[in-house]
Amino acid sequence: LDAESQRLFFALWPDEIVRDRLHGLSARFLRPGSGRPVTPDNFHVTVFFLGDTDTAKRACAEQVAGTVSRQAFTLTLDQVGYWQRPQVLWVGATRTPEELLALVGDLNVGLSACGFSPERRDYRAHVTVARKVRRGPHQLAAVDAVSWRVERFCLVESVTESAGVRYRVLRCWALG
Ligand code: 2AM
Repeated sequence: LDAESQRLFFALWPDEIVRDRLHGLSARFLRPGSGRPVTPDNFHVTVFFLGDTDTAKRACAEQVAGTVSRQAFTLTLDQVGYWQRPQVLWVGATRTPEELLALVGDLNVGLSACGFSPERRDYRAHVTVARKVRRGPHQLAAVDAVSWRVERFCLVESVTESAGVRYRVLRCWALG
């Protein structure tokens, strides 16, 4: 890992209103002593995980992001779920907007050419709200929908500090 390397990902970054609403509804699903809640300041939806990225690959990724031409969309977050293997509790969308799938598709194609590896699994838009949850709900739970108007996507750095991980938005690109 060279000194220039950063841990990066592309994400949808919520405004304060969306963040507060997600915090409010996720709080009802967090049982004391079960897992580590994600601080609301870190709430996001990952679009593409880049991982450890050197300066040249970051430049390539930013260049790709600049060529994306997709429409803004509304992401309706309306369910809470749990994944056993990564041990995360999340808030997600029953329906993934076509525009979001198109954005992910464009990034998959462009970033592959930069040397990044796209996720092989189907894309699942979600906000992780707690980690290290050993036991979670087996069934999806419907929740009051949080309607999020998404008008940009951002390049974010994952910074490890003594207090834990913090995500820092580096740069965003507008959706039309
Ligand atoms: P998660 O929230 O479901 O854990 C920063 O780590 C973000 O990138 C997180 O939102 C995480 O998803 C996502 N991510 C996707 N693939 C990852 C990977 N292989 N390692 C770490 N994080 C990954």
